[in-house]
Amino acid sequence: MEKILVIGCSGQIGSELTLELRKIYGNNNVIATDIRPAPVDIIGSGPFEILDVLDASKLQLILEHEKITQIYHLAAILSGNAEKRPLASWDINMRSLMNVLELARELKLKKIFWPSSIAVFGPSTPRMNTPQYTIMEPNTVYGISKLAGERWIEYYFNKYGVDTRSLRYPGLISYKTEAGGGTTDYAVEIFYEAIKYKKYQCFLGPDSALPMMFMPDAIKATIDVMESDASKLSLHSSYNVAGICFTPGILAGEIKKHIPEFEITYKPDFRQAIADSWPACIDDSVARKDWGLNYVYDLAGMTKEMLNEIGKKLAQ
Ligand code: NAD
Ligand code: AKB
Repeated sequence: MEKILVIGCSGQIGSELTLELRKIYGNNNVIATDIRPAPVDIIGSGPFEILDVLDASKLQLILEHEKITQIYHLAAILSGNAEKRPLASWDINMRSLMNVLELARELKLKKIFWPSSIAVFGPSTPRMNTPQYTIMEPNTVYGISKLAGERWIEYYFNKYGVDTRSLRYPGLISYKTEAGGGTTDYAVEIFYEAIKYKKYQCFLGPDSALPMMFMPDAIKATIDVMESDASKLSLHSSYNVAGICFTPGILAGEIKKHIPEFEITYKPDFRQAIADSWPACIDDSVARKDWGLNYVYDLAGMTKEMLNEIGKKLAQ
């Protein structure tokens, strides 16, 4: 029987992934943890504990006491916030991963999921259709920590046999929980502002193309790669996941189809340089071939569902 630990359950991904994992493995078999309180539906549906993942002793206690077999380690400081506190963010992003990997090795856990990001690429990477294997010279603290993390998870797989699995998520778009301080957050904020005020001032310029993905597709991809037969995985660093590629201008145009009065203006800030250093769209053919990555949502489908769901939420 699988017993799963989610670290970072209160964040944008964790708040949805935890509930999905509980549907599959049973409520009591998915232990949710975060350094801050969790949403009510997580606390109400199964076990939740406050955990600072930098506290390796407490992490070990939970792993042993709960007889955990798999970890989804989601806690991290994202790109925008990490640039404001580089050393503290490096410490959180790296030390948390090393705590998880070391305990996975010692306790012989079955599988570890740790997300990487399109932030592993940098200004010298080809921006269009970025290949799985290419030049990687990230110039943000977050991107450097993700690239180092990819190297470490592969090292633990090769050297110690820890079954590490990972996706290079694009920017994730969701309506349940706010985005956590990244460069792609505009693509979530825009929906709230469009519904509330019919206008949005974007912190990226109109033509900043970035890969993005709607949360249901991201959750499915995460569970699919974790449930894949190990023999199918040709790599244990991290898989490119492309999602949908668009610019703020294109997204604004899609929103205008539903809210014709909507107006977008642009005031790029420090996150513009980060966006400029990331791919516009990436090639995920290796993930498609190895374990059958696929998506349901395109830009139109995602936009419609975001407006509907956020509209309902704001009306309550
Ligand atoms: P988030 O910021 O929304 O959530 C992270 C959670 O980790 C938060 O609830 C936070 O309280 C928790 N946390 C922070 N420090 C902690 C600590 N010391 N101990 C325990 N918990 C701690 O982030 P997210 O968007 O849910 O991202 C989850 C993971 O996915 C991260 O590794 C992130 O880098 C990666 N990722 C996210 C995106 C995206 O667009 N959301 C894209 C690429 C990669
Ligand atoms: C961020 O913008 O930092 C994240 C990511 C793409 O990793 N959304």
